[in-house]
Amino acid sequence: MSHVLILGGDGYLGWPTAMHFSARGYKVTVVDNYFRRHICDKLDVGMLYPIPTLVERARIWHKQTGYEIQVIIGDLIDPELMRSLFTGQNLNYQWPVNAKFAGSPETVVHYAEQPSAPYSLMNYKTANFTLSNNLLVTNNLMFAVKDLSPDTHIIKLGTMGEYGTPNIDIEEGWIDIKHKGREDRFLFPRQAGSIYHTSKIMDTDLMWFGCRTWGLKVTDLMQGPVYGMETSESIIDDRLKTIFNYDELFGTVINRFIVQAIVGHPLTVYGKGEQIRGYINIRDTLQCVHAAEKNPPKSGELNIYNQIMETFTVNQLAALIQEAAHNIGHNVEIEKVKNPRIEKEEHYYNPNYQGLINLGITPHYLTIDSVQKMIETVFKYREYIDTNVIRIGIQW
Ligand code: USQ
Repeated sequence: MSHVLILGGDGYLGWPTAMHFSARGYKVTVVDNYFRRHICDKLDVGMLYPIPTLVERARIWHKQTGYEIQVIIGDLIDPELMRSLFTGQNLNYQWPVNAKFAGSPETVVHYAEQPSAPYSLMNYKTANFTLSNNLLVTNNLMFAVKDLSPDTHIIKLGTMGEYGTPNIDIEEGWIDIKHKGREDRFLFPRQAGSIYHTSKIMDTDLMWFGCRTWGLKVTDLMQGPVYGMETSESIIDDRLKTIFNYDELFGTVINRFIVQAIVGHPLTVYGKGEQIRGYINIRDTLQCVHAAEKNPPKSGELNIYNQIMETFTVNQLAALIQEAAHNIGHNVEIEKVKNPRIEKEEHYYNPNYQGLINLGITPHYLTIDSVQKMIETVFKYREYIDTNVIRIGIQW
């Protein structure tokens, strides 16, 4: 089976992705610098429940399934570490003691980025960190693949937020433009709403440069906000659950609303609540990344997919979660709070997201029933919930 290298393997998506591929017989190596854990500790925006270290999780996974996920702790801003991952030399594995395979990954899944829009706009230092971390890691990856492993397929997590909310339909990555009697195909116009989202635009530009110039093979997955916690692998052992944030910095809106419903905090709808985004269940993220892995682009091609399964306004999300919570005995209020973000609160939004469906994804939709299940799952950890982190006052 082929070797999948996961950069950012300790994160909300990284660890579930590692288990997903490992459970299907792939050789899996994960790398992480624990940025998310450290910054949550430093800023005191704790996660919903304690999470074992990456090494502990890999050990539990091995004990429960017999599969090995190789673990390296390190910072991918260091180009030499990035390059070692492709040569297989000078690597320091935290687990297992004797690594069975090294280097030459057929696929690399790149999640190793600072993922929060609010964090990126806390101040000039967090903006600098976001830009330098995200762009340098992506650039290190691009050069390592070009120099050492040009056949490796790079799957990079992008974001729907790169497109912003334009007043025309959003295509899957590309647009054909006729201008003064001539035609060409370009990346779909991008206009992000945060420094984080802007760093993702720059990532895409770097990768497209690498494809055009050196024939790299890249898939860019333009993902919307993800929700959920459980995957087919996490339910094997409670300690294998992914990290779950509900704070203002790292929590995405649906996960936040679920936690708010449980503790009786009014659902924090920002502004008019008519902001529309495309949403995706964490189980579908895994299906999509796997489908991308099975359908690599040709040399020189940048494949772009819009990775969402349905669209909602924030008001629709709040109403759905309120109704689901009410059905199982939680009284939930909805509060329109002053929008801490600069974003359009009423706008046109019509993205095309057929590409991944055409590759065979079976979507999990957000329904009253699925929200109730999430509430029941999160309810088990209610004593850990810290209501102070629901609103901490970041704005831009
Ligand atoms: N929102 C509220 N109330 C809240 C939190 C958010 O109304 O308590 C609103 C926001 O104003 C926004 C929408 O919900 O209009 C989505 O916000 P979010 O925090 O769930 O998502 P966002 O900041 O855009 O970022 C998240 C992930 C990021 C990913 C992105 C996909 O943190 O890594 O790239 O979703 S997308 O939104 O499509 O750009």
